Amino acid sequence: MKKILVTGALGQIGSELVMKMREIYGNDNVIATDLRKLEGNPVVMNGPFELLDVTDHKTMLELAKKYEIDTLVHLAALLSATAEAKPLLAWNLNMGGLVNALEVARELNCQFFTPSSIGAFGPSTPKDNTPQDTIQRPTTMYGVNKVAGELLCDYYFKKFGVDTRGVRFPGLISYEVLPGGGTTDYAVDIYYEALKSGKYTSFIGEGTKMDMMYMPDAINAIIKIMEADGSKLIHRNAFNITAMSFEPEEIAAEIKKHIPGFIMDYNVDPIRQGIANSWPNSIDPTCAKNEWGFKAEYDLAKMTTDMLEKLSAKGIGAK
Ligand code: NAD
Ligand code: AKB
Repeated sequence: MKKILVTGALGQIGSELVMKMREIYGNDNVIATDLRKLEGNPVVMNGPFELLDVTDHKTMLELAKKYEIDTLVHLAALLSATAEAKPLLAWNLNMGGLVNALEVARELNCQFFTPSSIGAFGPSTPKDNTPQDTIQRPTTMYGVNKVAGELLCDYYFKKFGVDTRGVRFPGLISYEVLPGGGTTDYAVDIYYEALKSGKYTSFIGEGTKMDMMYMPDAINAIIKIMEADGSKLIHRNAFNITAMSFEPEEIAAEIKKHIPGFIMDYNVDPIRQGIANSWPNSIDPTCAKNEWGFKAEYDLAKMTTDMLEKLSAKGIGAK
């Protein structure tokens, strides 16, 4: 990875990935792009930034040529809850954007990364310790997009030799940028509300286990899989990775250790609960560990300490 173009770079993942990649590869070598421009944002300020709608193949190709990129990291997509509310838009953006990005990678011989998700699994998938290779019959538009995306990336590798790589991310928890319309967002919101008001009403119900990961581990995973020796990869699109699996009462109990008066109640959102119910309780990341050395540093306790410290330092909850 010498010259990297990132789509959807102002989102929850992109905002942190671009900054980390610029630290490693040099500011001028990481070209951030997004549909919108946030003036004053560090991603826009400290390196190249271009407006790019990923459904516009022509502009994507022009930018890729202009900057002579050799790597494309494709992040722009609608997440699960938004995709369920706007299924046709999700299909057009999630699939149209992906095929445009893969075409650019094919035309310019770029290495390629795009994330899949635990959303690529469905109700008929084994729920516990979900294997790498298993039944994938998701019942959400997001899941349909993710499975089709995994297959399309493998197709571009086999048919055209594009070096495509991907991971199935669990819910990502972070303090820089709020998540953009997912089912696992409750596990971010809860920290903000714990600091602001000492209470949280969860839209995900008691006993609903889902895989999660702290953003620093997610960013490291992207860099590590992209730097991995391709000849050692048996799987490509996409690897199960996870750091922890918990239900709402477990994250609440962990927060209570820091904020003893913290209370949580429930007002379950049937749409997001339905999505969560169709996803695994916990997935098995063994193939990622064996094939490219995936390792997560943060468990629930370590992440909670860091989240509360970092959000407090940003003034969240300050009176
Ligand atoms: P996000 O919603 O936070 O950010 C998406 C970004 O894409 C936004 O900045 C938005 O402005 C931009 N965008 C929207 N439409 C666009 C378009 N037409 N052209 C260009 N940019 C456009 O998303 P994220 O959480 O950073 O997720 C990035 C990728 O990772 C997605 O593929 C998502 O499915 C996947 N993923 C995320 C998580 C998570 O928990 N965040 C988990 C699993 C997989
Ligand atoms: C979502 O909830 O949509 C995302 C994901 C797990 O893909 N966080």
